[in-house]
Amino acid sequence: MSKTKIVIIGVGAVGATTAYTLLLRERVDELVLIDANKGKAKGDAIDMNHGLPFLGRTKVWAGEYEDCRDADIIIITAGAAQKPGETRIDLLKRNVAIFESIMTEVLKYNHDGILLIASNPVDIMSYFSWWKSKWPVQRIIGSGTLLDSSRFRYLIGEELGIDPRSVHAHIIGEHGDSELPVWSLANIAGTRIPFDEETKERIFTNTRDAAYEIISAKGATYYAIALALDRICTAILHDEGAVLNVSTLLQDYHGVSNVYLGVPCIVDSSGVREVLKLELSESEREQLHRSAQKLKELIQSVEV
Ligand code: 6V0
Repeated sequence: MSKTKIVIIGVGAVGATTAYTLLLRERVDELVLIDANKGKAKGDAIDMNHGLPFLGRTKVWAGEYEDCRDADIIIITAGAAQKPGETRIDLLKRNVAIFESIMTEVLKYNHDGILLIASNPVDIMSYFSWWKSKWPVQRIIGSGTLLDSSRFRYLIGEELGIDPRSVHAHIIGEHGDSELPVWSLANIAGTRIPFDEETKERIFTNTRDAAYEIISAKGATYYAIALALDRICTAILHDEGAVLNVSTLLQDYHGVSNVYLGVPCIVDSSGVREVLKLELSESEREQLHRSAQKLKELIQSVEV
């Protein structure tokens, strides 16, 4: 059997936690860490290797872009932090420049892997990566609203005292302020979720603003996103056909086209095998259009 390999580019809070999650779950044979800060990648690799006697078979090392050559999945979690006084658009432009250099290197060595993007704004970065790579769209996946949907399911489950794994509910659209909850289809074993409007509003607001709350409490969010990325990798590596709310290029999705957004997708070894069209209510459709419009304006602002 051929070896499985994942490369993580950007070994900060999210990248390192994702690496550790993949290691604990023994997802792959080989795990490569790449960061502009080579000392950080090297230190993390040594630290993780010292835990291998307690684990299994994964080989971990701090690598170079050549290591992308035979990678099954390349996860990009590199990013610049916002400088004081910097606008979101300026930050976006800096992140696009970082991605430009990363993608140039990756594309020299890998032609048939799957790119999994987590850096923010994730829908724009995924769109840029697809545009830059010219790879089939199914092989460039953004983490999208998988984390947001997980937060949403957790909060609904907490409110009802029900295991979040038994809650079926979706956040779609932008991973960010214009995302929307699909209350019209949210259910538990096919039964409607019995919330009044006030409870719905509170749960959605807490979902949407969760990252702000965590960042103001401890500076960054990384555990849940690491588990979400592990989930996507597992669906790919095990050819699962799992339905996950990842970001992909939409074409005539309720009239939305040419923009990456988070929606339920069937994920298997080919990447995004199929996009599932939810039966949205009229107001959900309008919100999705607003989310798409916002992202299109952002894409234009960086002249992609
Ligand atoms: P961090 O801890 O600052 O790590 C970023 C890492 O990227 C650092 O180690 C940098 O050295 C590295 N880096 C910067 N430029 C390059 C480059 N050119 N090549 C290689 N490495 C580089 O940030 P953190 O890990 O907290 O967040 C990373 C990104 O993930 C940010 O864009 C976050 O906004 C985003 N997140 C996305 C989430 C999602 O749901 N998609 C969730 C949480 C964070």
